[in-house]
Amino acid sequence: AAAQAAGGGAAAQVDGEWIQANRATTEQWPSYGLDYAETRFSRLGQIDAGNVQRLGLAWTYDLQSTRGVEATPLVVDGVMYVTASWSVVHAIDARTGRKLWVFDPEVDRSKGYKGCCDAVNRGVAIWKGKVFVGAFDGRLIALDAATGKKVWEKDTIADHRFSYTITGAPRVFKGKVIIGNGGAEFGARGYITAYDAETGEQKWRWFTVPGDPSKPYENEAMAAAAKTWDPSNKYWESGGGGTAWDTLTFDPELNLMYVGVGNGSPWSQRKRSPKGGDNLYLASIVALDPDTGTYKWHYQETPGDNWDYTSTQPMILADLKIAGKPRKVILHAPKNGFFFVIDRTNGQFISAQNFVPVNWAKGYDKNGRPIETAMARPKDKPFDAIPGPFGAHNWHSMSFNPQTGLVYLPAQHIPLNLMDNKTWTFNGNKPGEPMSGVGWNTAMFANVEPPKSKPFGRLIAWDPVRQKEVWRQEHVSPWNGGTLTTAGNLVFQGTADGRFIAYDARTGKQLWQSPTGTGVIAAPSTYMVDGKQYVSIAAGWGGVYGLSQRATERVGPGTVYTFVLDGDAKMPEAAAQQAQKLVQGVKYDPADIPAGTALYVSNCVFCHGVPGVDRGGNIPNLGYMDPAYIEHLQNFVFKGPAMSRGMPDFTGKLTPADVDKIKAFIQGTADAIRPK
Ligand code: PQQ
Repeated sequence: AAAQAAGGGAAAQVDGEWIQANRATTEQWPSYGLDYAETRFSRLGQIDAGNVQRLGLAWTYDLQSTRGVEATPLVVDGVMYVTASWSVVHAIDARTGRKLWVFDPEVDRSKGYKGCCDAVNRGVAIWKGKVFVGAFDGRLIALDAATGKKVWEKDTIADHRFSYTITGAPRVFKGKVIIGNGGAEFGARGYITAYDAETGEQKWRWFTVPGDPSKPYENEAMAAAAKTWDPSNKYWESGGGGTAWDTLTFDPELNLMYVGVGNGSPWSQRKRSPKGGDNLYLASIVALDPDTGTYKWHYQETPGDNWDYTSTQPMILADLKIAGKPRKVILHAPKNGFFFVIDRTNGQFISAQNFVPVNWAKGYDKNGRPIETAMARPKDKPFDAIPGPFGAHNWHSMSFNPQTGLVYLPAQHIPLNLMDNKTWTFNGNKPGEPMSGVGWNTAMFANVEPPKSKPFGRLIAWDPVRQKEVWRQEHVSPWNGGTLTTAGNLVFQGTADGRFIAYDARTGKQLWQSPTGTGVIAAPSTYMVDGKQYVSIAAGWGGVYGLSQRATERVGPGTVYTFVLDGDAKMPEAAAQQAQKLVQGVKYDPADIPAGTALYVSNCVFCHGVPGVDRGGNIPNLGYMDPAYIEHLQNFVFKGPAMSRGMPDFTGKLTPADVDKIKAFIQGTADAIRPK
């Protein structure tokens, strides 16, 4: 109770000045990316490259979460605020790992399909005694930091006909809570909204793409953007896309906030805007006035997006000397595989260099336009896009250490080839269209032939001034965690294969590691309590890749691991993963396999993966189930028990005969791949 009172008390002091003042010491971790610039650079040096071998477990905390955990733990005066899947908020005593309070917004679990990418949440914001969380179902909720009791709640969804969600962490700039939404894979029009932190009153909303041109444009920025869209396919009916589902940064001196805007809805530009065009402000960084939400400038990283190349990846604001001149820049590594340095005063392009192999563009010209390759927009062929739609870098935070001058970037490739679906119509829900049965609208087929590119995951140390890799560490798989860098010359990162690792920030040498029971995707934080430096990581495998894939044989519930020098707490036990024994003996009619394949693609594949081929992630692969489950598949598909864990109810969407066809596909695939 004492810690609770103290925590509530200290959180009461958190405001803009406090967040800025904390930059000098970084003893607290009060905001998603540590500070407004989101550097994730901690000045703490008690743990350093010389003593990190002594790092040991201080405590663990069970988040009681079986889906992806993506939150960075915030810590103010010894109280940790962290979220688990389904937007559940936990307040924890950072000295002991004891629970202070839990707030469950009680998101309807059977609506998990309304998000593309797992029922995840990237964390909370703190401001003047309140904790803010965006619930998966689109509610923005203010809690009393001391008690976890709800103070206000707002529905952020502009139009409930579309599948809007929230997965990102809110930010608070100048007393306004700012939040964007997810939904562009389904057909949605992106926007961000600012609410008064005290009252929840809506202050402004800024759409990222134009709406129906027969209605007045909301502002000049929308009128200007509309000129870059072809209206012949009525792009507004499927929203146009541009959801701002993750990154937001703020420069108090310039009084500008920056928004990373997402991909087009649908992905295929031929369907979205048949005559082409840049389709502003998709895949752009946009600067807004935080007081009014007025557009100031933009820089578009992927004009005419056609590959799900979001620019929602975490930004960092840094002050660098470039060509002898001090520059205020934004560092950005969006999905499209190029590392950007942009002038944050005016949006001017400074440089871009690919940080992984790419095949959609050769590079950028001096005006900051990509030089696309001839193969990037094929009409009739599948395109093995490198990077693929999972991105060369996704939402996994990068960090910037001003002492080494390096950015620590979780980079990857996940192969997926794309092909235009010529017969796509909005909400057409045709068998064979990826996930269209649950509302997806990409207008692209995926993997009609197996991609030839190979997956990888790596940690890259990138010099943003020279635009050059300085060192790298190869991981066993893509989809590794975000990074933290410290004045102790360290970089921390969790990995898909269930480890938490410290590297020498200058050389990349691995100095220390600890198992984490399950794969890690979130980013760590570090902070001081009672004179001791702690490092915490919220482990919990999932996110979009982690639904159907994994890189570990062990699995545990979402867990916060907290480390301290000479810590000696006991590791929790992890359970064995789903066994990889192919399902056998389910009766089916082989003639049903083609139709079953198409139904599986449009309803099941993104979560369950390809039976017996993918390994299963935080959702089981159906190719390895006990045959009894597949025999009785209809019991799961129609109002089944997994609804309480996020499975949709397919009543009215699929028929019992459809389910028989899906069973034929599952057992047929297992039989086809079983070694003879
Ligand atoms: N979310 C993840 C994740 O949490 O693992 C990965 C992705 C999202 C993507 O790769 C996306 O493209 C994506 N797109 C949207 C969108 O278009 O609105 C939303 C989200 C999200 O909210 O999580 C993701």
